[in-house]
Amino acid sequence: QLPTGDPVAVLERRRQRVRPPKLHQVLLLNDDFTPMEFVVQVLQEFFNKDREHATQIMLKIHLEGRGVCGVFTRDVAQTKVEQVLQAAAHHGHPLQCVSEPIE
Ligand code: TYC
Repeated sequence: QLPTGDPVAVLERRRQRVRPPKLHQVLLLNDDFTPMEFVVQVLQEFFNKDREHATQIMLKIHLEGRGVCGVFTRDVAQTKVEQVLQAAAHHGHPLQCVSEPIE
């Protein structure tokens, strides 16, 4: 059973119904107290980076103040932020983690 009506209008209605989800980036912020090794471990554990890439990202954050750890749908990004903040608090580190929509 084919849809009836103007095919362009049919596609336009479909586009309005189903859109790819907005993406959110998760960032770590630099501070003067969190040990470098802890940040590397966070990047490996929660963002699935290998040790070498995790070290590169950590150093970029250390030098530039902030850095992207990953890009996710909104709910996954928020869960990553909560996991990082909980791990940091558990270890007594002031590490800050935020998420923001891309664009
Ligand atoms: N600046 C910290 C130090 O010198 C290391 C660090 C890197 C902290 C990245 C937080 O998101 C961060 N020990």
